[in-house]
Amino acid sequence: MKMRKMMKFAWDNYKQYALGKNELRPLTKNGHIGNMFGGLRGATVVDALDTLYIMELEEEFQEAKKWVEKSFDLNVNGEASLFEVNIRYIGGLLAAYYLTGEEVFKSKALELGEKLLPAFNTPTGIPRGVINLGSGMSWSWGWASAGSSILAEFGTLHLEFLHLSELSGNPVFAEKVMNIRKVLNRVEKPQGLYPNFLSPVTGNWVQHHVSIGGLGDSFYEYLIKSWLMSDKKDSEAKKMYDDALEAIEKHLVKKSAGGLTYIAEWRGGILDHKMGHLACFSGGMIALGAEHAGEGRKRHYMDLAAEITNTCHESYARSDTKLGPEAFRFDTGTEAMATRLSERYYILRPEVVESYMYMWRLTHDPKYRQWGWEAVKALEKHCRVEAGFSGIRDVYTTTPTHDNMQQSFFLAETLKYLYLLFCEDDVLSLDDWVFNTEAHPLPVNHTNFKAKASVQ
Ligand code: DMJ
Repeated sequence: MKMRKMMKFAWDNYKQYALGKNELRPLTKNGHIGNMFGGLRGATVVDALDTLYIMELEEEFQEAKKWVEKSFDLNVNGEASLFEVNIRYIGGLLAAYYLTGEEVFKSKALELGEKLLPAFNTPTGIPRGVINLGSGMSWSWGWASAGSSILAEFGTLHLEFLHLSELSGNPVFAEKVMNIRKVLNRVEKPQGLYPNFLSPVTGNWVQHHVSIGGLGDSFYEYLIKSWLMSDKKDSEAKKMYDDALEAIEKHLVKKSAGGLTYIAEWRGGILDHKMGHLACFSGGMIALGAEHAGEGRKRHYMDLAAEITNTCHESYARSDTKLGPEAFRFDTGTEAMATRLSERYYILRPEVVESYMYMWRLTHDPKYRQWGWEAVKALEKHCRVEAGFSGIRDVYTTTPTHDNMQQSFFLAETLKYLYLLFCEDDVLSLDDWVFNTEAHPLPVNHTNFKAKASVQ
């Protein structure tokens, strides 16, 4: 299959030029370390493990596993994003463990999980965004207003932390995330909405900016997925999801003059008619939740999911490269296109094809496979370079310049979702697996989580 070849190409080039660094720089043919992982290395290795395994790239999976066994050093001392380490490293290791049953992945996940715990030592138990993995010191991002923590960061730990408790027998991980939920349940929500910035000291909102895209996104995703991963027993998460989605629909969902449905951002009651590429995961999420919506609501939410996915597809279709911009707007006569130079780039993000995959699995409408194939062709044409895949700086020109980055999420998510879009439904069935926000599959707790759950 085409996506398998793309994965092999992306992996082989990473291995040749950047193994042990975090990501490949495909134009300069070297590695990138970045500043999100606190001295941890091999982000692409850990992010790629399960995709290699699922695609049956056996030799490449063994290369990746060997690196984890021999070279993945957790005794590092640097500033890491709690969120990024959790979704990429913990999520990647857990998925690799559940798929293969190999102990090394489990022990690394648990060891790394322990290192994240000091971030929760705050007056409310809401973790801070940055942690030094050596000293355990933690603090808030300099750019986050008034020392606040970010909703999409502290709200995107639940799935992985429940598995860490399950596998270690140590309840501390589950306690930490259940406490986050308690704080969120207690705090008053303006119009039922969850703002993006919360103080870890007072437990109050710091700013009233609401977004289903960046800064908010995966918090909502983890509510519905917590319920699904609990085998539909965690009714508190389901209720929080249902209530949040109702408020989002009431206040943020709009239809453009040209008939495109989109989700705007909300700044203290004022709407910004902009949708980020990141927000495009919501088509898939709403479809996933629609399956279990109350009486008469299933159709409604499936329609909403299809409309949003269509809008995101339009953001691709209206560009010259057939890849979508980082953000697109619905104002001053514009529909589903970027209006600012700074928003025209595409960095190999997965969210649009992620929604195609869910929509395909839940409707079997062939247009989602067609749209996925359009994306494959565009990636091959505009993002493939001699030594890997690269993001592009402007989706509105057919001779785009490349950004020289092969993001690890391209291997973890974009290629995996595209591959699954063309697989049978029983490959990582949505009945048995939930995907974390980095597309790492975690098993549904039908009885108890078992390692080496079958991929079928
Ligand atoms: C990924 O790391 C995850 O999907 C995250 O939820 C959002 N950003 C990137 C991909 O765009």
